[in-house]
Amino acid sequence: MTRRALLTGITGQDGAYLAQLLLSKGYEVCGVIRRSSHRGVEDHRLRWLGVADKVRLIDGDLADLSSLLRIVQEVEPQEIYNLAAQSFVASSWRQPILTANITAVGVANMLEATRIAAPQARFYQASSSEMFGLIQEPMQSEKTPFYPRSPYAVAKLYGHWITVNYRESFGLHASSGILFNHESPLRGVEFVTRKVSDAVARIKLGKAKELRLGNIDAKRDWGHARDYVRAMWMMLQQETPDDYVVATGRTTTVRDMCRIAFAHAGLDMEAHVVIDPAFYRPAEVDILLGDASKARAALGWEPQTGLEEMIREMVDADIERLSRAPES
Ligand code: NDP
Ligand code: GDR
Repeated sequence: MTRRALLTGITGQDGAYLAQLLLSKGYEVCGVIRRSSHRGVEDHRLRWLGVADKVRLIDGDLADLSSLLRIVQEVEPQEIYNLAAQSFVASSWRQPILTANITAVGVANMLEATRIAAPQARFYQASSSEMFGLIQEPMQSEKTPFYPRSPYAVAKLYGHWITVNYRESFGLHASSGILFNHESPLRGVEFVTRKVSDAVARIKLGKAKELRLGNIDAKRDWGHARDYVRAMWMMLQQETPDDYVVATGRTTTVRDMCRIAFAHAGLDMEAHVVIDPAFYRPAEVDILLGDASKARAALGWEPQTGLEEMIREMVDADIERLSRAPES
């Protein structure tokens, strides 16, 4: 029997890679898509991966429980991946209520739709290393206490605990992946790795001179989105639902990540990077470093792409894109 998966956030970075992975495993893939006045561009990531015409997209919104109920009833999925969110930390200070409505309450909406319309389905919640925030332990594992430092992280914490609560209250097969930063050529251009790879490509092609950044001393544990969506799928193949940290176990400053990108294009970072206080955050997460030993032992998960290789892939993809479509 063909397995059916329902993804929220299918038009985002992880949604696109997860759709590709599930299709390669023979799944029927359905995705929730928001109504937009400029139809035709929102599935660009699915098109980039060559899977746009292989998935079924259904109109809905995480803020609208009635649409989610209708979709879950119609699709009858065996697996549900809740990836949709207002996912940009910096925006969450400017839009805290929207962030709470989507990134927090949206999870409860999705869990309710699942509990009512597909209680046997396995459920994945996209939790985040941002929940650790103000760091309490040098390496963060499933046992590390949380201390969120942004409206985004506070909302994610609600999403995380409501998922645990639905598992414990209603017996849902609901798992939460506490994923550390993961990137790719499909990363939104507002996030720092892609902002850097895009700027490096523009500078290389003579279309820009400088790159304005905020706190380049911040440290992140960066992996590749392709590896991380595999961990999501692995979690839902377990008999028992659980929570897992997914990370590489290596932390790097924004400065050093940047240096890798400029060096790959044969450019001198110091000549182009300008520090701009506009990109500093009201409260910062200074360092993240994940301990994924549980995922390694229980799921057999291992990251396959290192930071250098990933950043090089992102810079090459941006150079290629900008050379092909000069105005984009
Ligand atoms: P993206 O920002 O690339 O994608 C977010 C997705 O959510 C998009 O498809 C977007 O749709 C959708 N969305 C936003 N608001 C709504 C809404 N109201 N109703 C329905 N859909 C909506 O995020 P990523 O792919 O990077 O991340 C996936 C998930 O994992 C997110 O929940 C994120 O917070 C979380 N996460 C990400 C990490 C990372 O490093 N990438 C690490 C840890 C957690 P549209 O295209 O219409 O905007
Ligand atoms: P993050 O990712 O906030 O960790 O959240 P982001 O790439 O935005 O920031 C990483 C670090 O870089 C510093 N930084 C800058 N960031 C951006 N975006 N732009 C800049 O110009 C800049 N200069 C310095 C930031 O201050 C920060 O310390 C991501 C998202 O995908 C979340 O959804 C996810 O939950 C977490 O990763 C894990």
